[in-house]
Amino acid sequence: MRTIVFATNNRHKLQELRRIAGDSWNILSLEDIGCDDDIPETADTLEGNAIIKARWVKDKYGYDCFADDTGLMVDALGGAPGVYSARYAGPGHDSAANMALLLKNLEGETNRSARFRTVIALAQGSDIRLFEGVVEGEITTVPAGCGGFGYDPVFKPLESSVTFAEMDADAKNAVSHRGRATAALMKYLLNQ
Ligand code: ITT
Repeated sequence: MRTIVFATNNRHKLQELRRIAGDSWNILSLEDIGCDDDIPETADTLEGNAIIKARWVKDKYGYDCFADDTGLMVDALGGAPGVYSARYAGPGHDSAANMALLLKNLEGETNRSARFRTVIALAQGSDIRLFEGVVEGEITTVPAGCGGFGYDPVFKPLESSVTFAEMDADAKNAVSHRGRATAALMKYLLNQ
């Protein structure tokens, strides 16, 4: 089995990715390669941050690597929290606080349309290749469900009657931003 690193500190993402990749690739985490660097996410685009993370691992540790960056874009908030989704309520990656602030900022708002967008950067040799996945949906008025992670309890994909957090992992992966970006990545990797 071929090996590749997924440059993430988010164990939920790693689980999702391993499930999607099945037996086709051995996906190592940052912990697996002994990397506990605080990789900077200083770009102002999803593409920029994904590239920084993937290149960091390739250049410093020598492994082929992919990294993703995801943002939740809410139309009524002019696309916020967008690239700043992880720290919407301030530093610290607290999903409950991020969701609470999002619901507060949308109080009384009837236009609840939003989308998740994931960009994956793949660093192989000196090449960088980008893959993308988007899912359209809306922000609910109250959180529902306890599956998934991040903003899942307040995001209901179009044509679904439940939030991502109310779906099982396979159902979410089948329509999600990351599922779609990963499908594109896997299609590319499996053709190599
Ligand atoms: P990395 O180590 O991979 O950077 P992260 O948790 O910082 O992990 P991102 O920067 O990609 O992840 O995500 C930005 C924010 O969006 C963060 O608050 C996540 O919880 C949230 N998010 C990402 N993917 C999500 C998903 O599938 N469902 C709900 N929220 C998600």
